[in-house]
Amino acid sequence: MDRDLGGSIASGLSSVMDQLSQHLSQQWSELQQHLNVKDEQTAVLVTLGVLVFTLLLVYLVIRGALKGKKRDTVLLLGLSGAGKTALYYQLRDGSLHQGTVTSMEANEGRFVLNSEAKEKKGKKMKPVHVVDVPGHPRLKPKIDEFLPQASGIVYMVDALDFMPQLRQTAEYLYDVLTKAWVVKRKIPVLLACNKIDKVTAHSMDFIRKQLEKEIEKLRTTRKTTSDADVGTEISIGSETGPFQFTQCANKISIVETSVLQGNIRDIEVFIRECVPR
Ligand SMILES: Nc1nc2c(ncn2[C@@H]2O[C@H](COP(=O)(O)OP(=O)(O)OP(=O)(O)O)[C@@H](O)[C@H]2O)c(=O)[nH]1
Ligand SMILES: [Mg+2]
Repeated sequence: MDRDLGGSIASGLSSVMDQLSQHLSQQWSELQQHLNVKDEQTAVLVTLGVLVFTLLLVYLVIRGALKGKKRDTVLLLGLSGAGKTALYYQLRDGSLHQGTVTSMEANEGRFVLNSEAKEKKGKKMKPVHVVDVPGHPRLKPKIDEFLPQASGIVYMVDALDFMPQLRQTAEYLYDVLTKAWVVKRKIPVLLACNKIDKVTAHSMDFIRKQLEKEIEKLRTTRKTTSDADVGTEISIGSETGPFQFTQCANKISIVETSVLQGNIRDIEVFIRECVPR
């Protein structure tokens, strides 16, 4: 989509420049004839003025077109087994996706959220492009493919099996939060602590504190060990104190969900904040 836009802007720009040069040479002769300008310097100045004005106009039009480009994608990220695919189907159909199969391909679709389709029968709603990126390490590069279109990220955390996976969960989250695109574009991230239907699931406060502690450790180890990645990684947090999510440039919120029980209201609200109706 970006490449198409870039191509059409480039071809549009070159045709604008062609027309502009024709237009300027025409103006040049007209200036000499009609205004009978003898002073070449004045004529050059007037022509330059017209050129600068037109270039400014072209720049403003292109900038406006790029700014107006809507990003309607929400990415579902998180470790394998956190419940992304289950969430995807809940959002789309309101149905429970049965099975414990690890996804090996991204699920992607552009749809009106099921709950809204039911609520607002007859009203036209804006569809959301939802992409479920599997947690399998081989598929993580897919994130970079979809990130430029993203207006929000839902990071699913397995609140039930949280402690054994703490390090991995924090590492993946750290990779996401330090991506230059996420930091610079201030892409909002929702941490969804899923599976709270189980009594042994951890609370979101506990999960937040553990993740902050683990990310603090990563901040120090990554600085000394991964110089090669520095180009794409942007440091997060404050230099003066331990890491807290509130120190990030982008908004990071945290909620508790149970996809299994259809308790995903907070995720739907977040998605609608990222992609307004
Ligand atoms: N108890 C409980 N189980 C859930 C919940 N959400 C999902 N599950 C179960 O967790 C398992 C993994 O869910 P998936 O949606 O396949 O996980 P995933 O994040 O897509 O995993 P990958 O595709 O491997 O990245 C499935 O057996 C789901 O039924 C929930 O809210 N509560
Ligand atoms: Mg899956």
